Amino acid sequence: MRRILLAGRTGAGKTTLTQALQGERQHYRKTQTVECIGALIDTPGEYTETKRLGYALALWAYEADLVGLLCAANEPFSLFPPCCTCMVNREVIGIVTKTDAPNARPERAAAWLRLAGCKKIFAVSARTGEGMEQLSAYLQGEAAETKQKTT
Ligand SMILES: Nc1nc2c(ncn2[C@@H]2O[C@H](COP(=O)(O)OP(=O)(O)OP(=O)(O)O)[C@@H](O)[C@H]2O)c(=O)[nH]1
Ligand SMILES: [Mg+2]
Repeated sequence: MRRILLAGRTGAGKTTLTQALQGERQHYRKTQTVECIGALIDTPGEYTETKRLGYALALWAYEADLVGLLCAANEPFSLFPPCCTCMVNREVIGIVTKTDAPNARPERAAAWLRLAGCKKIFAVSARTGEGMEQLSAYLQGEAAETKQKTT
C-alpha cells in the first residue's frame, strides 16, 4: 500500500478511517500528535485548522506517496482554500467521510474537495464500509503498479 498522509479538521474521521483501512476494531481516540501506522500517517485535526501547525503538514507530506484531504459529508463548511493542493508536490486525493451520517451531503463535500484541487475523490463510511473497498483498492493497486514499474 502506498504511504498516505491524512489531513482534515478535528472529527473528520481520520483515525477511524485509519482503523477501518487496517481492519482494526473502531474505537475513539483523540489524535494528539502525528502518528505513523503502517502505510498511514494520521494527523491531529488542529494541524489543518491552525495556520502555524499547517506548515508541519507540508513537511510531513514529503514522507508520503500521496496526501488525502478529508471532508466529512456533514461538515458545514470547508477548511481547504481553492487550489491549495498545489502547495504539495504529491498526488492529492479527496476523501469524503461519514457518508452514512443522517445529515450527510456527500456531493457538496466532494465539490469543496474538487475546488481545493483534488482530481480523484472517494466517498466512504468507515461505519458501514461503503466505498472502503474502492479506496483500499486504489491505494493497493497503485502500489502494485509502482512496484511493477521499478522491477
Ligand atoms: N457516522 C459516522 N461516524 C464516524 C465515521 N467516521 C468517524 N466517525 C465518528 O466521528 C468521530 C471523530 O472521528 P475520528 O476518527 O476520531 O476523527 P479525527 O479526524 O481522527 O479527529 P482528530 O483526531 O481530533 O483530528 C468519532 O466519534 C467517530 O466515531 C463514519 O464513517 N460515520
Ligand atoms: Mg484522530
